[in-house]
Amino acid sequence: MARSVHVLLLLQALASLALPEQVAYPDEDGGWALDRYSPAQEEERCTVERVDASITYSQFIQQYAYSRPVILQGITDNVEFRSLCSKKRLLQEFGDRQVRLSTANTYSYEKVDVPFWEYVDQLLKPQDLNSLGCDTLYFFGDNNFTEWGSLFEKYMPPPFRIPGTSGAYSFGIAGSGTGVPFHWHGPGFSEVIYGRKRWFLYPPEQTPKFNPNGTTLSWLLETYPYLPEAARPVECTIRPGEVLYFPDRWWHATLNLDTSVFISTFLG
Ligand SMILES: O=C(O)CCC(=O)C(=O)O
Repeated sequence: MARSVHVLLLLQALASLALPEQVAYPDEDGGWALDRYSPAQEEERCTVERVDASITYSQFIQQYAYSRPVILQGITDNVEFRSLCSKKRLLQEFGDRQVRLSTANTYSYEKVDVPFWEYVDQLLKPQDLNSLGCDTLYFFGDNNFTEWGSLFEKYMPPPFRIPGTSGAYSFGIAGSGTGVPFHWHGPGFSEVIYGRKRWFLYPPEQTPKFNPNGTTLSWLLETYPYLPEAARPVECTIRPGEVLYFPDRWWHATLNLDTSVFISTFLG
């Protein structure tokens, strides 16, 4: 065989091993002014495994779906959805629509309806260190899929499902330092469109110590630093282009390190 044919075959073999290209998200804030909030930092050591888009469905099912969280990198391409989620575009399109806010605590959710522009203008702020979670209004879930349908139809969800489940979206926007304190439910995926979100997770058999009416931020500042090694959560911070998967009944709490736009796909 001619030498050039050998080279060609070698190049083809290498190309077939190459990883799928990761979607590059432009390093801009979509007008959300991703104000970093100094008391809320990234973890020193991410303890959630990160895998790239070459993961197969059967690897996902066998290695993670029923047993541990994982961060999937480059598994979705949400460049278009992201451009629709800029502050200007969302306000233009949905400014006068109502959004339903929930208090950011574990068990007793109060609900408040406000026009979306009012939420962005008046309520979308960094977490007040002195406020409780039950006094903090958080825009996440309770979405009106008819009014906001033109947006959600542009979201590309992660391609994996647990057998016997289908996906339901929850979309949100929240200020830096805000988040949801520990709770659990069925499995799901979480993706940030703008901003960074830090995740804290515990397996179902390891109930964390936390105040259900406190904020994740107060837990981070007051409880987390004193946890012995064995009581530390599994944790990591996700950024645009990454999707975190959490299995069924895993405890989790979130902390938005910046003003964040995010969407979860709950599997039920
Ligand atoms: O994204 C968040 O801040 C909340 C997500 C969450 O708690 C959930 O997906 O159950």
